[in-house]
Amino acid sequence: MSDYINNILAHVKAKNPSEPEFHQAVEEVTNSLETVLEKHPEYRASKILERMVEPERVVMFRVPWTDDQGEIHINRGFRIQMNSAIGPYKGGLRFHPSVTLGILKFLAFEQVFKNSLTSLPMGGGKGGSDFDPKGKSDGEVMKFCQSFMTELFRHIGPDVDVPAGDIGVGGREIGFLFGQYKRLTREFSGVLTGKGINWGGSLVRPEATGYGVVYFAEEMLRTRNESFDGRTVAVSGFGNVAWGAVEKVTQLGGKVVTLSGPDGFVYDKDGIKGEKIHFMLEMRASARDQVKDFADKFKVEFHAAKRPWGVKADVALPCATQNELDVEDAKELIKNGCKCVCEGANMPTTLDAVKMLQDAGVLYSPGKASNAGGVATSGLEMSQNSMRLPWPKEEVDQRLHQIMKNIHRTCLETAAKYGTPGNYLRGANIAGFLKVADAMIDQGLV
Ligand code: NDP
Ligand code: 2IT
Repeated sequence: MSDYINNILAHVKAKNPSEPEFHQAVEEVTNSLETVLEKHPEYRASKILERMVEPERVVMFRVPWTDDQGEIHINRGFRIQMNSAIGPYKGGLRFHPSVTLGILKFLAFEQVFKNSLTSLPMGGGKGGSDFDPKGKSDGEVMKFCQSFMTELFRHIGPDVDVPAGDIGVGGREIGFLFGQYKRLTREFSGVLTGKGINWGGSLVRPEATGYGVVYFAEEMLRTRNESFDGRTVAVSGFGNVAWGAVEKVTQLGGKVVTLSGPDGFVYDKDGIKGEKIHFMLEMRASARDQVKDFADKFKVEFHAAKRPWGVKADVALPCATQNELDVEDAKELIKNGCKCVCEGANMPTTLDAVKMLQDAGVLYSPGKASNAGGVATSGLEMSQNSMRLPWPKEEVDQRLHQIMKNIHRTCLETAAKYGTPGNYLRGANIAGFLKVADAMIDQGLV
């Protein structure tokens, strides 16, 4: 069987050269599936895995726009429609200079399993552009978003493909994108999620990913009779996910002592709370893209060009980006007695580091399980849009909380059923896979 899996991986690498993140995501999932494929020969006979690693469709397009000085720029836009077996394609848009086809394929692949775990009817997709929002004016961002949507609109729709935010795409960008979609189609619909609250958005969507991460981590800690109360927490990133996570940890009595950015990390021994949490939003909106601003404002330590994982913390929540926690970082965390690493970002921990954490008995959860609260709440936004009826905050938050508890339970039950109790990664991959695989079989050769 491992020959079969190795062959698939070799094939993916040969067919998709220079897409290392996509290879990594496929390797991580396929490594979990050996027992399932042995127990269920029908998946192999139907070539389910071979189909899953090939996107149903990839759209790649030119995005021309002019800056405030009138100079013309050309960026590249993408939408990966990975798998629609259990619902319309669903997943975020990322605007960051590091965006490539391979990065978006890794994210779209992860999204398929994540969306399956939410228990809501959503397929997997991802898109974005190599556009760099750093230092751009509102007007420039608007012109870029309008040009991006002028091509994307023909490939999406409320029952076809529903994009949302990711790195570099927040409420402002979703607004510009939605406005242009509406103009082009003359349709006011739930084609995007993360919308403003006055025009079809859902309460709690901005906080949902970070809240969900912390709800999930709370369940993990509970398995060891622990909680956030009085615990020290290291967070990376300072964007949307980090913000929601810091707020929820603080509400639960934990103390967040770090944030990070591309320039380094800040260490705040008193804990990030109150006004400091609000300042995270200002930092993000400033388009300066540096966390040093936080250290300057609140007179706390700033460590240039370093990651926060050397700090003593009971819980680590990586919330910035892929591959931001490697073996050296894992060693530091273990040495300092970290009990739980719960991923907010997508694939922030390298494969070797995951193994090291698991071997050391650290509770570890992959992003596709623990950060699923964002897309789950996007799913709740879609439900509200379909009903044309907004839910109160408490209702959305309660549903989000319940979904995160259910995903946690599903991961543990599935891991135990397939012989690796306590292994959240295995549990998430297997449970996410089974639902999509069965739907693909039901729908014939598609
Ligand atoms: P934001 O744009 O709000 O924040 C992203 C943060 O990560 C910023 O601090 C950013 O700084 C940093 N970052 C991004 N790329 C890099 C890089 N290459 N090197 C160092 N730092 C980097 O994005 P989100 O908070 O929305 O997303 C954070 C993570 O969470 C991503 O992995 C995303 O895929 C994931 N996620 C997001 C969800 C959502 O609903 N928004 C849902 C589930 C997962 P900078 O931009 O300057 O590099
Ligand atoms: O990675 C993710 O799950 C997201 N960026 C959120 C996707 C969504 O459709 O809400």
